[in-house]
Amino acid sequence: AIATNLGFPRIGAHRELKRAIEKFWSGKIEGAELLEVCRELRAANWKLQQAAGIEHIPSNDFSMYDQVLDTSAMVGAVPKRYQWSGETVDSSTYFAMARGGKGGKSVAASTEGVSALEMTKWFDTNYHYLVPEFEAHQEFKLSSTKPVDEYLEAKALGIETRPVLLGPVSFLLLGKTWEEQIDPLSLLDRLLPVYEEVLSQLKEAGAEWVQIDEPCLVLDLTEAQRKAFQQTYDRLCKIAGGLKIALATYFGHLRDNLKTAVSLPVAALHIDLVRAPEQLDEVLDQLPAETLLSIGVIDGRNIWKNDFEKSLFLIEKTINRIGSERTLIGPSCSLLHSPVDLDNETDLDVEIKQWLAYAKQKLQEIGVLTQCVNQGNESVANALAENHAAMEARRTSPKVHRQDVKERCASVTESILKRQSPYVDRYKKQVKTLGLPLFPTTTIGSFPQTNEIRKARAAHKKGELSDADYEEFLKTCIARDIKYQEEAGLDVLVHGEAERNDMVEYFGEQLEGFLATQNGWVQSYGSRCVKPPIIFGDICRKGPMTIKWSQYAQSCTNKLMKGMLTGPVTILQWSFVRDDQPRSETCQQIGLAIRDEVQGLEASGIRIIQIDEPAVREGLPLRRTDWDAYLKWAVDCFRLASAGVRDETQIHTHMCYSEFNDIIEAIAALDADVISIETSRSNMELLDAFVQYKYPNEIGPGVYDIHSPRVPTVKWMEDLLEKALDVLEPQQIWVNPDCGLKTRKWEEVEPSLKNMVEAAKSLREKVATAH
Ligand code: THG
Ligand code: ZN
Repeated sequence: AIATNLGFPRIGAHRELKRAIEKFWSGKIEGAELLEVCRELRAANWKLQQAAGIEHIPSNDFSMYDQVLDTSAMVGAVPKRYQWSGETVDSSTYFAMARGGKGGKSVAASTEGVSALEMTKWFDTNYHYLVPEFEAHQEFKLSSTKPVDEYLEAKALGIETRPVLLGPVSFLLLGKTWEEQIDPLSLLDRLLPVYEEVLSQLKEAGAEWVQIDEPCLVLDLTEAQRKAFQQTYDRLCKIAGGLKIALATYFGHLRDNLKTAVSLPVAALHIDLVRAPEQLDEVLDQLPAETLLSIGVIDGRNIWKNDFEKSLFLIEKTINRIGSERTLIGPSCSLLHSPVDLDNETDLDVEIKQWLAYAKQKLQEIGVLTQCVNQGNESVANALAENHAAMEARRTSPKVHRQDVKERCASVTESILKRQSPYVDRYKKQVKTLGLPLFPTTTIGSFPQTNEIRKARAAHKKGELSDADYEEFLKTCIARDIKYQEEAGLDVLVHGEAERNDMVEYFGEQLEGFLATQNGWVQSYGSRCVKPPIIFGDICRKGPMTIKWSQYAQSCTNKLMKGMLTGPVTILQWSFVRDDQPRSETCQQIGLAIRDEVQGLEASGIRIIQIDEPAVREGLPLRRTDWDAYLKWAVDCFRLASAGVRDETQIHTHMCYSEFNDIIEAIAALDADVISIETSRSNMELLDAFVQYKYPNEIGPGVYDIHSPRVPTVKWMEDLLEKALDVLEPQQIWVNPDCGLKTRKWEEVEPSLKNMVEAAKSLREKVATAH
């Protein structure tokens, strides 16, 4: 069998790429120095893979920002607004497409103020790609030599690589067309010549293999889209001649596209056996006699050590059917989605650390498994024994399994997922007891995270600032934030969340069953990374997580203080999850822990509690037929977290960067008393879903775009509120910004909130005089 990799993280073990790129953007280093850092990262990654015994080592998996953007650059899909010369795509055009005309260091004056490409999530991962944009008369032209350059760069180091390209069909399907509603696949005939040219160049440069990624093969496709795959690969395989194409599918089961995938005339097919081990038999039954099969048995999206016994079962089954020479062993998908090197985790719990593998360790696992089937068990006896012991320890560890948590989960009934009374009755009680005006004003939770706050948190973490001094410091932040809010005239206040780093990390640090890492960074988009906590065991609340702060904040004001929590689905979605039980079970455990906190807040006198769920929509499965099952448990977990309070306690939720149309029924089923949503950038268009559905509960459509440093005027926000008033009942409407104010500056926030309150007041007057 052949040890294979599909892609390696490019950020570097110490986020070297992020640092270099951000220095380049701010003018601290020149382009040449940035290129040197990139070259060193590539060389180190290739050598690492070689040392692990990987035979098919990817190249062109590196990117300065995003591999989809690289593909747009490769084929010259550069929208007109960047005023691109039409030669090779230079770095200022490239970064203008990534980040917009401002901020890029050497952006030409002509692209000043030009907007970036839209960004969206890469399938169901937490990676974001830049959406290609096509015009109806889109022309394509080879505009980058990157695939060949990086192939030759590796070759010069004595390393033979397998260049990676994003496939033409997925590239088009992932893109969008602006002015006219055209089918992106109608552009295929114009696009394929560019791919043919790239393949010819790679062949000429000496490449034996090329990896073409077509992850769209695991999505719901139309018959016409399936045909496009057939036509594309008939054509590309003809041109490729001696250059062998490995077609990579990942992130799921091929299902109704399986017949299409196996019938493509490619030299090798890669399938994801982590997400869908059950597709192996069917693929083996249908695979043409000459085709190689690449089996993804190592999870490219998580941090768990592989279970060698399970993998060897799949590998041996494959080898028995098609022979060792036709079997490639690899990760389920590119390792882009796992952190780089576990060796740099020096502070982890030693027992749990033995259960983990980051990208570098995953390469070693591929090496061991391949050696095992090629040279026999004895040749890797130690590694097999060690793996077996780690699996056994994890399966039985008391750190992982808590009987009390399992029993509590088993005892969850439908009735505790329900509030005491339906919304209409709760509404009446809340109006009476909360005493809020029409169009109540509030914010989403966080206030500006100043340098001072970040410094204090870091000093506290390092032990340079005592618990008592840190607590004192946070109290002054809370008191100051409250004073600002009272001066602005807001109705429902927040404590400002100065104590929190990230809305998931913070809860991960407080909950049993979670583990924070030092260095488990994964690329989120461009130079930005996240460090998801690891859920390793049964979850429960060690003690109050936020109550102290909310209670102190409430003691500082006579106004209503809103308690602030992150919802179970979002905590799940933004963590590395267990692979030994369904996501739904892990989510239910988080739901119960949050429920305890919600009830604790209520008991401590907090009367409004917000449970943020920005990630509900991004948790949607890739296939429509799986949506209902997911939405059912996701909604249940939110209700589990939120429904344990009295009718008089008002539950809020918040969602951002979501299209709501697809999931509006589920949003209504959350039965939050109030939902705040991001709407200002779309000019209230995102409200349509709520209007068409006749959403019955209260809504706060964001009127202040917090992604922009601009201070919105009273008139601007009044206009947006008028639009909302056209389609919603006055009693339904809350007035709030789009999202938290964490990334904004006080100078912007202060006048913006004052204006927002003015807009609400003016609307109250208008409605009062109209009656
Ligand atoms: N928290 C978590 N996951 C997320 C988001 C979040 N996933 C989806 C979305 N939001 C991703 N958005 C961002 C936005 C900013 C950053 C990362 C992801 C970011 N990261 C810092 C960086 O790379 O410099 C690192 C932050 C840190 O030091 O902790 O700016 O909100 N969990
Ligand atoms: Zn938000």
